[in-house]
Amino acid sequence: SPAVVEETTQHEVEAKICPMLSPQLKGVVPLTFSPNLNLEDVQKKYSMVSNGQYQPKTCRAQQKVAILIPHRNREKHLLYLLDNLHPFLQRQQLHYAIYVIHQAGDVKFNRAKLLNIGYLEALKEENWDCFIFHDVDLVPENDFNTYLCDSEPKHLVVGRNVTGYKLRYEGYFGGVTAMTKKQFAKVNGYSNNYWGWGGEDDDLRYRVEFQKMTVVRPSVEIARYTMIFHTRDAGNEVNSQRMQLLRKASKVWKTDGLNSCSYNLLSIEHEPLYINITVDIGRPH
Ligand code: UD2
Ligand code: MN
Repeated sequence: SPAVVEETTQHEVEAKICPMLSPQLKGVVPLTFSPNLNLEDVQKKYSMVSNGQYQPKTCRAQQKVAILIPHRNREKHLLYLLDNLHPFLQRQQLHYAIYVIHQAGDVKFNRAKLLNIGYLEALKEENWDCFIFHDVDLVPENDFNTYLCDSEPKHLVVGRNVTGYKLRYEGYFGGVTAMTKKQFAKVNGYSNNYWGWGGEDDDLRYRVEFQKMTVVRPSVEIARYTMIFHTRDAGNEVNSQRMQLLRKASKVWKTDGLNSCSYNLLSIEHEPLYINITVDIGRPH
């Protein structure tokens, strides 16, 4: 009877884990940046995503992955990223959700604190295994660059179009990184004290090193990104204190991070293609 058939199928889906390398991968797929794109078009294209979340139909995903995107005033970049990232993640057969953590107001931007908030709030919804900390303007070029976590923290941006696809510097840990729930908790997340541009990514790498973890990277052929062109945003001026803060990192990491991250949650909206968390993060003191 049809009922029995359905039961069997459901059982198989639960039993079978997706392979580490999805059979749906295509390698390099041309990216699309169509200037007239709007959110409704993108929603229509990816109607299989709901409440910002998706899971493969035919197998159980290797990991449950939350993508966290810090954001303010980059709507067009967000649209381009959503348009390219959803099909990319689906080809990788991931169970994933995209969280956009939106900084309210016009106080100095604080990327790191927004990412801490994304981690804390996402875990209230679902027990995610893996977190991808993702700039809004970086679009992955090769789907063999899998958005899964490793036994060590993983840096996914080896090269970018704007820098000739070379690693910016030894130890560089910015742009897109993947850490398990446990790895990120172990380092007490990011520091909350980096306001404006720069330093917070190096601080996170220090924290990783303090815990005797090592950064791993996919190969340079695979870990390639296109960065959508932009100038420095108003409200994200270079943080002139970043070197001082970095020098204190070993002393403060234990008390500055996930365990000291205070904020005012303004709203959580489950849009079709992403979960929008709007937050008042206070101001530097
Ligand atoms: C580099 C790093 C980035 C971060 C930053 C220093 C790469 C590829 N990226 O980015 O990870 O370490 O330096 O802080 O090396 N944002 C907004 N609105 C703003 C300002 C920033 O949404 O007004 C978000 C957005 O997700 C953006 C990210 O913060 O992609 C980083 O800011 P950026 O793109 O201006 O800095 P960039 O490209 O130098
Ligand atoms: Mn950028």
